[in-house]
Amino acid sequence: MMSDCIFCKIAAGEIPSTKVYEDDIVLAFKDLEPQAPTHVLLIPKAHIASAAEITPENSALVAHIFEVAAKLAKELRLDNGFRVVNNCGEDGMQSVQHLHFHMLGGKKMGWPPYPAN
Ligand code: DGP
Repeated sequence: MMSDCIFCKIAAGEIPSTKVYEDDIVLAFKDLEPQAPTHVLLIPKAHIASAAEITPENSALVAHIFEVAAKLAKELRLDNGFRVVNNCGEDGMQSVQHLHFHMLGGKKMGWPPYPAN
């Protein structure tokens, strides 16, 4: 655990969150600033700073996170589809430096999600 990491504190229960799924490896909770009718964050409990830090040693947890996303899609009734987003680094507009995947649904998304230039 990184003592100054907000998502480590959420994973440890030191900061409250609205949990929607939890196991030994992964926590899913509602985003504080929802960008869609359903907006959940999926995080590994272990501290990994970003998607740029994924290695052969820790990549299995990414597969697990996507298994959880598929399970949650059914529970959250996202039958019509959903979007999973990872913001990485400064250009990716990552604001919390603990790996997380946004799961968004409940409305038709726009594409592309950003201006081209
Ligand atoms: P990103 O920009 O990809 O790093 O997204 C960080 C997300 O985390 C952003 O949508 C807002 C959310 N967030 C930040 N702090 C908290 C918090 O304390 N609780 C919850 N539930 N969400 C948070």
